[in-house]
Amino acid sequence: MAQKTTLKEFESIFPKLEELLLDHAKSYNLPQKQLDWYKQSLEVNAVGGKCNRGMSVPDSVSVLVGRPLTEEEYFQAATLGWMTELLQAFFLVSDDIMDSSITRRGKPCWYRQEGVGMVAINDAFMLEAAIYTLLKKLFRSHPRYVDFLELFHEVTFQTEMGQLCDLLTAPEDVVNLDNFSMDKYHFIVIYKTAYYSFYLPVALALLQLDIATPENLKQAEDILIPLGEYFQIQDDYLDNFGLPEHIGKIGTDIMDNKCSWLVNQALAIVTPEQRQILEENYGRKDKDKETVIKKLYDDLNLKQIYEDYEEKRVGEIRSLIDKIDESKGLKKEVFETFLNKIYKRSK
Ligand code: GPP
Ligand code: MG
Ligand code: MG
Ligand code: MG
Repeated sequence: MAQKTTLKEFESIFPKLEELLLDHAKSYNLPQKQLDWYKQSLEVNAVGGKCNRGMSVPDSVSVLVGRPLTEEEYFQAATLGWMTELLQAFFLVSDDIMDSSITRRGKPCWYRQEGVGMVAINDAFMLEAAIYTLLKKLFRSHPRYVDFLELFHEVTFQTEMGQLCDLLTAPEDVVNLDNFSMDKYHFIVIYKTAYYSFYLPVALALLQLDIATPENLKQAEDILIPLGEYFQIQDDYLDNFGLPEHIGKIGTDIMDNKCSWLVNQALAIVTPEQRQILEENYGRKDKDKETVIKKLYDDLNLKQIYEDYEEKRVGEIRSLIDKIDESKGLKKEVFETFLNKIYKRSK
């Protein structure tokens, strides 16, 4: 029987990894002040989230071997999980600057914290570099070392392509609703979210066990990408309908002119008068205009449309999971666990 990791257990691995990262910086005689800064950036940005992505590495490894992990196996899997969290930290620190966000995990975004500002850009780079420091220190002799490296590089590039599309589809103060479409939406979210959040942890688990093959990686991708798309649709829904005290952040999609799932749904059903309201109020850095859009979303019943969509989409994902051929080394439970963690989430 597989065993699920707890946040406490997963977090207990972090200090050891932090020590390795600080040792690495010390080996270059990085001065104390900068060492303290790096430590602070690691602790604020990599720790303190839900760690769903990170914890899904040990969870998936345990399901794949069908038993609780040994201490050594758990350490490896949790380390790969923490690398996923470091990648996420690198993305979030940068994304919050690009999206002009205010809060993250219930606190001011890192770039808005006392004395940080644009140093946050360099901190983001250092969070990314930490992945490769740990990989080298701990996986240099793993038979799939090169695959780990290539996977992190590829998934990073995929996410950056998604972010590029997200940003270029949302120019500041140039609102053109004709720019949005569900096709563009699909591309943006698959690349900016699904690969790093869903495909990466499972691919890492398969590599750790050295059972990854082109076939089972493709099989995993075929389910994890739709699952990741569903996850980002939830994120877009929560950006407007979620409670900041639940989601730990204040929504910015309307003011940021984002090609969000909600605006695409709205565009599909608006009357010409309502479209006019969208034209005049969407994507402006103006709280009152944002309120007008929020009211329009309520009038259009987008909450109900989302809830119906969620049921339909989850049904489709469940049937994809049902069809998995377990003879290739994968197990349905890997995906069921993922789906159960996010179904009807409110944070
Ligand atoms: C989530 O988008 C996507 C990311 C955090 C990937 C960022 C990628 C980079 C290459 C920096 P989002 O802006 O909707 O997330 P949130 O709502 O959490 O700000
Ligand atoms: Mg953002
Ligand atoms: Mg963003
Ligand atoms: Mg969002």
